Amino acid sequence: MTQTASDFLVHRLHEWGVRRIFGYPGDGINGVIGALDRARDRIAFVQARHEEMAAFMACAHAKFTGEVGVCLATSGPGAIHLLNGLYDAKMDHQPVVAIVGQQATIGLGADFQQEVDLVSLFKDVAGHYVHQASTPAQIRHLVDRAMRIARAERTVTCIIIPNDVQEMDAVEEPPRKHGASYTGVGYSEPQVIPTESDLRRAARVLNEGERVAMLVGAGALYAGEEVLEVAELLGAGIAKALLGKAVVPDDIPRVTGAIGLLGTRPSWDLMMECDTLLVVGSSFPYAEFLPRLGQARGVQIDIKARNLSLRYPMEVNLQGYARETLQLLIPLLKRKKDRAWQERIEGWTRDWWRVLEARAMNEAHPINPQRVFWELSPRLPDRAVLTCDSGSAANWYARDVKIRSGMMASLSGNLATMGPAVPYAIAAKFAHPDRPVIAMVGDGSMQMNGINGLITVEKYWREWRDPRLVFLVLYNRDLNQVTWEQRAFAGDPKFEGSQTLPEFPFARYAEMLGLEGMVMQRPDDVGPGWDRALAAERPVVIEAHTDPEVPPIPPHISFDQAKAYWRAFLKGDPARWDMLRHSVQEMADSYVR
Ligand SMILES: Cc1ncc(C[n+]2csc(CCOP(=O)(O)OP(=O)(O)O)c2C)c(N)n1
Ligand SMILES: [Mg+2]
Repeated sequence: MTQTASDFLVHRLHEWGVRRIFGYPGDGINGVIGALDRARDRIAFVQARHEEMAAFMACAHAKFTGEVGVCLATSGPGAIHLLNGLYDAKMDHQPVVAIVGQQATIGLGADFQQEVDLVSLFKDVAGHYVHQASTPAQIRHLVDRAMRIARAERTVTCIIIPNDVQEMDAVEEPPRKHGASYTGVGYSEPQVIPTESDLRRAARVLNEGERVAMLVGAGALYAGEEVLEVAELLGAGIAKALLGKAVVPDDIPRVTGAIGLLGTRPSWDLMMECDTLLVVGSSFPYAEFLPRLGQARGVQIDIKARNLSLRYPMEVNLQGYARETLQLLIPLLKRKKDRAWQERIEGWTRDWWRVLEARAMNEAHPINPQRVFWELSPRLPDRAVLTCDSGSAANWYARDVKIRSGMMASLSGNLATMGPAVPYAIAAKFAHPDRPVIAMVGDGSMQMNGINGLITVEKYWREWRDPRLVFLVLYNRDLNQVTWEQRAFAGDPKFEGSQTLPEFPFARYAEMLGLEGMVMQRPDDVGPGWDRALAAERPVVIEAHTDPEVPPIPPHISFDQAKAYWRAFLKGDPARWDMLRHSVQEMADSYVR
């Protein structure tokens, strides 16, 4: 049988190592869908419920494997649906290739049904490489270039194929004539390291510092051991950006945990009191959480030059991979004899964990959300993969969940979109079917797309060797994170019309799908509930009835924010008495130390 251009596309993707494609069909992409059916023993097609979910899954596949994630959608509406997930990948620097269909070439330019100018549509999100095929001879170089550029530039690329081109005979080798290109398969990562003189300059700054703070992000994910070794030599504390949660475990006394609005008090103290800052693989955006200008000398390591000296002017900027660069730096560092700074950091951190425990155990109506996360930590199975959504869950995930070595964790860091936790968890299960996966999601995000993702879970979970997959839903009937932002930043009371969510029986819905549903209604349900969910024989949805009036207080509250908060209070926030009670209690807990 003659191969079509689509068969060749699929074959070429397979040669690049692609083994799974997340997508949704439509007549604009049927040629490729047919080819995927013919190649089903070589590449698996995962059917999402919505193209955005397919793009989130491709992004998560990249995050949890380091490979290129591939998603597929039809022309027009399908292509448009991909966008949010693709931006998530682009902004978190993940390699993702989007393959999208287009109307037949004969109709293009005729305002045909579902004809959208896809090159323009994807020009921003896939700006590094987006091209539309007009003849089968292009397929070879379109695939080779989209894959290589996505991987090398850690970004999103896009191939658009009109449906008539998809069905034409394959041209595996372009004709030998002027204008043709003959591309090849394969990419291997180079070793990128700074020059020796820059490494020496960096070591001098770090050796001269007396109070060194480290900030690590996603770029340091494969350099955990080196980060710890540097911190040990320098007596430094380690704060983590959200995407860097899994870089180092939280049970190490010098790890101060998350930084930023969702961060911890010891990370704040570390940054405010250091005299030297070493940033590794992070472009953490909130500069007000970094040292004040002039306070600290800085060294930064990043693979992308565009991230260097981005939020803080560094004395030494090192372009290179975190692991290799730190390995070269380590022999140049002198072990600090004076450990007073390290002891201060460890003291702050020890006190902070006590504050968090006290906050988690505060009474709330009916359940304090912090307690749900606090009680998860000691129960986390080895090698667990954690995903989290945007919402109040991200606060408790960042602060209360004690990650250990060997685990993975991610969320939408830079786009901070709602909706990724469920599709990320599904992609994690496909990539690592032997690992337990836990997704932490708000009820708003579940209503937005998560409940649809559960249908996908029901479709596929029997394929996964280890059935443990838990969706924790914070059922607070509120778009809580934003409700608090309205109070703290805008000084507005909660607007019930925009913030309150309709009821939805998440646990019963899970049961209806054939999954396990569980309701946590009282504080005493939390511990036993986790035990049961983590031992279940099928995926579990936990509907945790949590109190929306527990404030996700930033590690320091500025005077302006406090003023705005009390203005909301005085303007008659419908929940003001609960807010007052919890705030007083939380502040009291801060003085436990
Ligand atoms: C797609 C998208 N829409 C809106 C927002 C703004 N936003 C951020 S968090 C949030 C509330 C999330 O509510 P929910 O999922 O119920 O979590 P909660 O904060 O209540 O725990 C909203 C609306 C966003 N980040 N992404
Ligand atoms: Mg909510």
